[in-house]
Amino acid sequence: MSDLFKDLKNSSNLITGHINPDGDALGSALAFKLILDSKGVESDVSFDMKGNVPSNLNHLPIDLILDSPKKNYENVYVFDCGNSERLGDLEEIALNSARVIVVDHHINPSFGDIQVIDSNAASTTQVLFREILSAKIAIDKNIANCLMTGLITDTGRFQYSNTDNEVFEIASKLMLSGAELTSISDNIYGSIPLNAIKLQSEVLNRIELYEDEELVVSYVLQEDYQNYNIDSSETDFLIDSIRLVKESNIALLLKEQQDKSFKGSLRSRNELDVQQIAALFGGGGHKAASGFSTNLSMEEIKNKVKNAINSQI
Ligand SMILES: [Mn+2]
Repeated sequence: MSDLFKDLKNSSNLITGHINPDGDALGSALAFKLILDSKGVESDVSFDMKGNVPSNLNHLPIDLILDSPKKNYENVYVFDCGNSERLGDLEEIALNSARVIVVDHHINPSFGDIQVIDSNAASTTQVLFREILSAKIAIDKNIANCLMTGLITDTGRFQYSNTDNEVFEIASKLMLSGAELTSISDNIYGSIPLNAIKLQSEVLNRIELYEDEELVVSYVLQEDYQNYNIDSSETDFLIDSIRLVKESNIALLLKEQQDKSFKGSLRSRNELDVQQIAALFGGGGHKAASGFSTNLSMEEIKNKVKNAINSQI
């Protein structure tokens, strides 16, 4: 165990995580913030958020997040981010700080003066929970809800292959601390705006299956957000619908960005390693779930992914 909680300084602390934070980045960062608050240690929380926090994560204490952080911090705590570039606008603040502490579960984080990492952990909230346990810090319902959110989202509701007995042990302890599993799950997975459901039917209609590669691909264009009057932040769930296709082992969802580049989300069902495929585009993540950004065309992206799959199988 590390000294994450032994060496807290009441100097200036920033808590952050990857750009467009997901349930794990927000859950771990906000849990840490709540713990520092309970210890009377001052800190700011901020992320580079290109859009809004998705409404399916608004059960988290997102009002604690500052829109604009200060220019300088002595300590920067980074959650769920293996690469400083993925901090977006906050990268400079982190790199100019005296000390960067990275708490993460990505493979080989490339930065951080102190690293609290386990690439085998299912979520960053799991890594953080071990620290909380070893430091004997009491957690209340709000902290438990933050930690549970990261655990639920990064394990796909306790279904992905990263779900092991420790995940359930932690979930069990979080329930004892008051975590509201049902209402959190309902907000994350059971509360999709009607317009986003309608967009989903279009995205499902667009699915192409490449039988040789056991790959399914679909896409979302910028014009879809206008046509369906929906914020792009409300469409993170679409990849989970595409990966349901029985005939596929790998799912790829391409989302056109405002600058016409594409963001790709990859999911794999079996032993195939989509992290390696994402890395071909300069992206990363985990074996079963990864992402990337690219200026290539949709056709070029599909061909590159198909070639990568063919070389793995
Ligand atoms: Mn994560």
